[in-house]
Amino acid sequence: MYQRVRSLALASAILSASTSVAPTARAQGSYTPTAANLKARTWFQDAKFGMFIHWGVYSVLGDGEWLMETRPIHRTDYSKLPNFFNPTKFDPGAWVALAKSAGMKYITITSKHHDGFAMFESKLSDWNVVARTPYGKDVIGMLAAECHKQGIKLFVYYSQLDWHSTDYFPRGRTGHATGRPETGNWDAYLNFMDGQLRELLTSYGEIGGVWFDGMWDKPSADWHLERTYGLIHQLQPQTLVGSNHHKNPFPGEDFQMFEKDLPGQHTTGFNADQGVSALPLETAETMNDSWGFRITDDHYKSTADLIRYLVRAAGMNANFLLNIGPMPNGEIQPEFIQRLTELGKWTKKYGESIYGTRGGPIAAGPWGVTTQRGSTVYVHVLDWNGPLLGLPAMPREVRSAKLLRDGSSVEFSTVKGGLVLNLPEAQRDEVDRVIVMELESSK
Ligand code: FHN
Repeated sequence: MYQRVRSLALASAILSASTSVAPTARAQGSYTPTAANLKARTWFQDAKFGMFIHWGVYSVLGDGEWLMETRPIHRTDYSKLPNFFNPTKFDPGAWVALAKSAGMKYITITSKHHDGFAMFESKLSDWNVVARTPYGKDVIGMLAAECHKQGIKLFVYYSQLDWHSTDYFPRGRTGHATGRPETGNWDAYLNFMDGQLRELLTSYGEIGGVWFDGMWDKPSADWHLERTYGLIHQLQPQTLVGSNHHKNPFPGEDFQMFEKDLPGQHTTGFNADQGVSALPLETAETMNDSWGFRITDDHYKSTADLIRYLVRAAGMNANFLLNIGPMPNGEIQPEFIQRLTELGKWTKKYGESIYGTRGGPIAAGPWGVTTQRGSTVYVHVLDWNGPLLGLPAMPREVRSAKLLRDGSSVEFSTVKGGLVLNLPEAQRDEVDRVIVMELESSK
């Protein structure tokens, strides 16, 4: 029941935003991405697979990242929580190595979630991991150093919504029960937010991207996006800006994200107000049902489900950002490690059909998807029982078809309007029968 209440609170706060008027948030109307930014966008689209990390002092209570709102917890009570955050087993090197071993090419970690608690040493507020916890170390700084050392990009999630700041006023749809006075200073809050973003973009080396969240709390507010996005691009032009506002991208944003849905699909209600733009795309999903650590959440997706999600995302020209919610002691729970290890076995064997590809020439279907690199098309047969699979015509003549797993030839015949594949038998536990088709060169 509690899980349901929480989910309803979360969903209602967001969904009600999606029925509001378009935000007045002005963005960078005249934004022209630099060459470095465009190069970063291409890198991002090639990367395909990232690790999302939701980690904060809320993990101490083991009940997700929304409990300040859903319990609710008064901000003075909540301020006791950092005293119990002492992740002595936090091993950033192991976390980065785990992400890499799964085939993930970037990590997006919560630098500040809705509770306003900074997981980095901010000079603008002592409401941060260095000043207020017995651990006393700059978690973002530690992870950034390991990412740079191990050659994986670091993106920072930053919540514009803040349940702790007394300047975050007028309130939006949430944060009414955390004991703040009915006063505040919106401009001061936005300046504070820009100040912390400046800290993040000047203290930790190259930042691959900023993953904003929480605009849905005040969809009609003036978020001064043009100023904030301009600051980010002025400090690090290659940093990719994205925002989980569940609307079509604003100027100044460099990629579009979808939450718990593939681009263009609307199974969760989160993305009802957004189409699919021409920007690089990313979809984010949890491994169980929770973003932040929830001790009772054992509703894990299977590794096969997660592989299918990665493949379907790639087939729809999108990246897959797969989430973990580490425990308060700094460990990652074994169920997540197991799935990431198994995902790594799959990406090592079939990664060429994902990395560096773009969505394929054949529309996705219940049977599967296609991905493409140059004149090579990968047909991902995800859910098909019969021996014969009929597909619409490829854009050019098919010269050959081989099974990726062992290089064996796959029979196919060209028929009016398409082609028919004579599928090899699926192996036990084979999630994705990948058929590599070489097309006539387009030159
Ligand atoms: O409210 C947040 C939630 O806690 C989590 O961070 C997700 C991740 O996509 N974003 C918001 C819900 O849309």
